[in-house]
Amino acid sequence: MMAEASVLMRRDGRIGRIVLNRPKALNALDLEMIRTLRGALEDWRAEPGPHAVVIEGAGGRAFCAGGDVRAIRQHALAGETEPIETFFAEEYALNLAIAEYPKPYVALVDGICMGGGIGVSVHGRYRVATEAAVFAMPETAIAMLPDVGATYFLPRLPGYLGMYLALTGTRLQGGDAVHAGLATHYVARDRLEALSTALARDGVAALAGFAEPPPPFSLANQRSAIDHCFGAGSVPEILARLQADGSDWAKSALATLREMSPSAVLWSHTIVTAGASRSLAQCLEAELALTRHVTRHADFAEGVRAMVVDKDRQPRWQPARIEDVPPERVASMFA
Ligand code: QUE
Repeated sequence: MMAEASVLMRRDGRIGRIVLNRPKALNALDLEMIRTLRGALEDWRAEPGPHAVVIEGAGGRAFCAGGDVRAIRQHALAGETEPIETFFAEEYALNLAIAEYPKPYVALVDGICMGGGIGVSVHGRYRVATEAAVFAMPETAIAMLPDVGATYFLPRLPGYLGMYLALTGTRLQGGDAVHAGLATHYVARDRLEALSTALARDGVAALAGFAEPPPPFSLANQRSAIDHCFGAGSVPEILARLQADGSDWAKSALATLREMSPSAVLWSHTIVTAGASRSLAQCLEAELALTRHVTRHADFAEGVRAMVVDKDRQPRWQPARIEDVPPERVASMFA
């Protein structure tokens, strides 16, 4: 029996349709999927038929949970740098191709959309989120970095919301993702299939007939504290401001930051800050350069082990505390 394709694509009325089809892995992207996606976009770019591309996830639980970090970890442990370089270079090239795609690109996000999933949605022109959508950049939990162009789009979210999301990995529900600017339209889950059908029939004009106002932003009351604390300019100062704030929100953010890889919090802060004054292409290039260092750091293999492989959620970070990470060690990763 032939294995079912991990990416399904077909012409459907006025659109080209792509389905991420690895539901057991929550549609996480492997290299083959990245290459198939890139090929579909290239095929439909010049074809006069498809007026837009619509991408969704199979299985009902996830749009796309991320990238194939298990495989990256295996290569890292084996000291194999070339396949790691190839994976990230092709993933980031796909992210840029989506951002520059000449036709409307519509992501229907229902369920988990994290890391690499954000990379194949947020750069497109339209991102539809349902009430079941969950957006996050959780990489500090596995000692990676906010990549897939996150160092471009996070500093461009309102205030310092993007820095907060990058360092803590906070999850945003669909409505909140619209308020933050990660999503463009809020559509009820039970209307998503009808929207998908209407997109094939009417093109992206169908979006207007399905979008609803999102519920109020759940972080509205925290916005000024987020900007004050996460705009502090350095990680030690962020920690000091959260400590001084003392609210339940600040205590929770502080506790979350203390669980993440201390080194990853520091390098993520540095690269997200720098992204504010870079183009998307420059951001992706800087992210690729940093992946070379990060995937060699002991915390990366340990983080993926604890969160994805063994799932004990008890990583042993080295160093274990932000205060014990030598600043020059982080600085050398950007040299
Ligand atoms: C933090 C992350 C990721 C994660 C878990 C975290 C991540 C990622 C995956 C993931 C999910 C499902 C899979 C898979 C990987 O989990 O980036 O292979 O099937 O890709 O706590 O950053």
